[in-house]
Amino acid sequence: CGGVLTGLSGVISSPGYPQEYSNNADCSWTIRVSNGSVVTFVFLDFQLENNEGCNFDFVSLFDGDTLSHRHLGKFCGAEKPPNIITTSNHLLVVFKSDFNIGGRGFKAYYYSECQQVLSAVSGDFSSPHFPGIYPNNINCHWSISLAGGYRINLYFPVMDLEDRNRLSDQCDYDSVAVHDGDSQSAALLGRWCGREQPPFILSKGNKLLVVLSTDRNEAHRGFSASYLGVVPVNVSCTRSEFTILIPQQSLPQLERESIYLGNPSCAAQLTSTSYKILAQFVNCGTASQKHRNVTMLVNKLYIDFSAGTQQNVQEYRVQCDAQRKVASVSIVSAEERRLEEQALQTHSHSPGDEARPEAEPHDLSDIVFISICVLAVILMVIAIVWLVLL
Ligand SMILES: [Ca+2]
Ligand SMILES: [Ca+2]
Repeated sequence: CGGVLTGLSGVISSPGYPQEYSNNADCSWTIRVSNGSVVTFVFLDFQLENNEGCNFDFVSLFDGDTLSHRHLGKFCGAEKPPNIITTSNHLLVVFKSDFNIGGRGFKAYYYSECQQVLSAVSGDFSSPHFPGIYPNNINCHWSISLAGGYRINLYFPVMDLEDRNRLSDQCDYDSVAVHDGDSQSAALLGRWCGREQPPFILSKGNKLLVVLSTDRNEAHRGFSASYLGVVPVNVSCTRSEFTILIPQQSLPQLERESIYLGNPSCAAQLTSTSYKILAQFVNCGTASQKHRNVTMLVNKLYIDFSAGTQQNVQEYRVQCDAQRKVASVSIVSAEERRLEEQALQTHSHSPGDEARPEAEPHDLSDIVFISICVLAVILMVIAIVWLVLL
């Protein structure tokens, strides 16, 4: 039993768990995560022989990789111990039992604050302690890994790191790097520092790796990031309708009603391999827009991933050049949607709002217009007075 664990996260348990552990067990696990990050250790289940002082059977934890490091606690009995967080990047877990009387044992997992695998279809993450100051000397990995066929759209709403090295003009001190795959040997899509705003990033495949590296001094707020999994959507069109196909294995958990074009009455049908929408332009609210004498037919495809109370609806812009019968599709990013919603909010005066809207400052153009009116009136009065006096 025991061993060295270096993964992003992991599970350990007493020998034979959930069967009774053996007598005279002596196990040690050393958990090591990347420099500068810490280990969080969480007990899921715990039942050991009980005695005061825990001298017979026990689990003992140390803030380092040897028994001489700071002791974090010694536990026995049936009460689940609290979560343990180290201050170093090592945790030593020791489990011992004596010659008789056992129990179910324990099961626990660990993770590192700054090494994360993200597999949800969309999500957010940020540098450690964000929006507080990030730690020095860290090397954090966020690995986004989605089902085959997906691509990943990544955006950084906030980026605030130590500036470039002025001599080399490189991000030598602190940086965020994005790789187009699951390791640092995959193509580098960019490396940013300071307050540089990275562009929207779209991966080639279904994996992206984000790496934050910081040096030994000067730290800032760090970054926040949002990503969206881009579903493989195939769109084609004729002069009168769209055909949309999505491989079924890309969306295994969805009802066909969760996928629709324009409005829920244009929901997908389920064929043997795909979700399919065959939508006449006239039936599904497709709008026509003119771009440089080319008529484009435009609509939005909705894919509703919402589960329970978690709202998550993706939007895709689908377009058709009906004359050439060429269609295209692109995801509407979280940032674009936020801007759209903002625009909607400023244009609509929602009467249902309970909070009374604060007095809005006048638009600058209003002030200019009123000033011109006032000036015109004054000039007119002067002119009239002058005419009268003459
Ligand atoms: Ca015992
Ligand atoms: Ca730094």
